[in-house]
Amino acid sequence: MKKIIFYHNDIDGVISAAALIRLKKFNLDNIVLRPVKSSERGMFDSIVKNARSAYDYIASVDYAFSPGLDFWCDHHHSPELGDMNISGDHMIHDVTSKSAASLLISKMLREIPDTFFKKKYIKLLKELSENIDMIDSCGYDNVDYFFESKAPHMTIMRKILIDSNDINSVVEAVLKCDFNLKKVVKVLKADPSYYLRKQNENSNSGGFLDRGGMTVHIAAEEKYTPTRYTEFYTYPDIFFSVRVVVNDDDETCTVRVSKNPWNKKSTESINLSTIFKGMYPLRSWGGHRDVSGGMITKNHLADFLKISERMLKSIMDGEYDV
Ligand SMILES: [Mn+2]
Repeated sequence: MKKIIFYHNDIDGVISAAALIRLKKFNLDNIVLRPVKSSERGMFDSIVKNARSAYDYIASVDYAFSPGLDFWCDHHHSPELGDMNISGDHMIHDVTSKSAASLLISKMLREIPDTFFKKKYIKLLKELSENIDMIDSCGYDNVDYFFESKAPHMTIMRKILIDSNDINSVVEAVLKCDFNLKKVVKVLKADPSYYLRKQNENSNSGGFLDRGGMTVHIAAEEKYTPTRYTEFYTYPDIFFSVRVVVNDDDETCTVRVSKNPWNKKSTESINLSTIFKGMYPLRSWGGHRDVSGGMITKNHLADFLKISERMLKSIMDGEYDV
């Protein structure tokens, strides 16, 4: 029987999937790699249940927990298990880790055989782990790095976003190149300039950027949504952004308010999830201190933008304690 690995469809998920395959010494021929989107979280239990009839081993990395899993590794808060710290053969969960990849790589580091190449390989894995931590926690020194760096990990991250249908080939290349991303770039013929250009073309939809007072509003259908952080690249002095995606039903919108990670000093004490919890006209709300999101009806969009801008301004002015 075959094995299936569900992995989050970003660079952390890709490296985590490759690390699991290497750790368990799985043969790629017997493995189905299945990238999963964040939006599939609500359906994950039934996806896993359905997989049971076709696979004798089911893993989920950098993604949700489900009772039917044979292996699970994640660093996100789990609605089922909370923030419990688990470190076992079948389960690894640590919400203090910046990425799932670094949890699995540290397991790899403990198991490296003592060979002539050991030192060099340890250095390579440690650097990779730091880079994935940096990307997954948005730890870029400045926003320019995100938009301008041609470093291998940034090129691979962009390739995953842009050629999203071709993501399994990245996992395979990572294994083939033994986790050396410089080699992965070569093997995949991933031209750094091409992906940089694509990313910047995608961001360059200035018409969607509407600068409020302290916020920038971005409203679009999903396929037209500018690249992550575009608002902070264009307006480095703003404190918050409000992203609005009109849903397929054309009646509701998903909204997400986030702090500018590079201009966060004066917003540090603000907890976005408590501010917006239950606020009109939100129908649902979730998230954490720095990024929070929810759902509204499309005809409430103008209201929502006005109210959230006013609310954030009062808090910044010290009129409310949060
Ligand atoms: Mn992750």
